[in-house]
Amino acid sequence: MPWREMKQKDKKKTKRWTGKIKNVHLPDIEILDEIKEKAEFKASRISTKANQSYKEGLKLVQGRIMEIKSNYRYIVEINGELVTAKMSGRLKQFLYQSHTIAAVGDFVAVDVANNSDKRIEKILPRRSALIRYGKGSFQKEIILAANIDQVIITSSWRKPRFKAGLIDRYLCIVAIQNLKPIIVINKIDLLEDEQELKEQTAYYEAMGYPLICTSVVNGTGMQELKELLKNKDSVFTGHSGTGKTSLINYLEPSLNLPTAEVSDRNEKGKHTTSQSILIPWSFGGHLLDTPGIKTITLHREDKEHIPKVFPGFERLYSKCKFSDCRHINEDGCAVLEAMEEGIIPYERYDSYQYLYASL
Ligand SMILES: Nc1nc2c(ncn2[C@@H]2O[C@H](COP(=O)(O)OP(=O)(O)OP(=O)(O)O)[C@@H](O)[C@H]2O)c(=O)[nH]1
Ligand SMILES: [Mg+2]
Ligand SMILES: [Zn+2]
Repeated sequence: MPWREMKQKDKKKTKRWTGKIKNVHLPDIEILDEIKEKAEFKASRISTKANQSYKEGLKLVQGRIMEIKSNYRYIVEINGELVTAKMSGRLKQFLYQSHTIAAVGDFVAVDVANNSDKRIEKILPRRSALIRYGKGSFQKEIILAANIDQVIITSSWRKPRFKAGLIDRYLCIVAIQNLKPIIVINKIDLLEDEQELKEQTAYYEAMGYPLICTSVVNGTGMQELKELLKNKDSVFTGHSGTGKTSLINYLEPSLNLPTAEVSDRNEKGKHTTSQSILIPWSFGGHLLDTPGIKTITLHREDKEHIPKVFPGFERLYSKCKFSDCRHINEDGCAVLEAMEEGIIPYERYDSYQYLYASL
């Protein structure tokens, strides 16, 4: 049998070689970046990989990346002080090849031996990351934030109009990335029809998601929101113009971050916030304001998770007859049954189908 011969030959080869491997630099495993794998593993693997330090005479202190400037320049918080640090040449190599190497929120080791030229020498493994994917066929991953606790999914009731489909998408992403979601419906002062709000929100509340209606105009829900933000690191994300920055300014007036009117004509925000900056709250924890996004894309590879993590489905899919049920037309599908019984509104199921088919 030829394959058996081959195997024998390979085995021998391996044996003969093992004794001789000495001072051999293994090739860089960067090639693995081309292989699709779960983003969270990838994120931790890359930061681990970039960790090996070869330099000596370093004076390393721990810090956290608060803001990314251009040209591999970072604002790093070290013991409560903000300093500018550059990426070390060695890490830059990785950066050149991978955009996932350093993100806002990353804990890093900074070499402060040369006070006028501080260098980031290590990126510590991440405990979490919020990642989104580019639109192209390669779906390049973009790390929005590292080492955060929760995602404030910020929508507005009007201007721009509330879209539950976007909330569904976000809830899936946040579940896949093992983060905690908080749904915020801002500009609730623009509410006219109480019943309509109930129809849009009852399902999420029934499924146990924290949901707060807020207004920076009349203060509705702001205290409640503050309680959830205390001593946590939170990312504010959502469409442009929903009021992410306004909420932050309300809770921390001294920040006075720039905000802008939403266009009356198309109800679109002006993409006022252009950078992601990690900022401490005076009441404990951090906030990360992010630029408004047009749509949030999931990774194609995440498709298989959607039937399990779609809002409300996580408690149903195990009751489906088939363990790989897609809840489309399968026999004994608990999701389809729940929809027929009116437990899952048709709009949510429709949104599920749309999302599932889009990947
Ligand atoms: N009526 C009303 N308007 C609000 C509220 N919150 C914010 N706005 C207005 O909405 C507009 C957009 O607010 P921003 O805070 O800039 O929105 P953003 O989400 O940060 O937008 P980007 O930075 O572009 O992503 C501003 O004109 C705010 O004054 C609210 O609770 N009620
Ligand atoms: Mg903003
Ligand atoms: Zn099913």
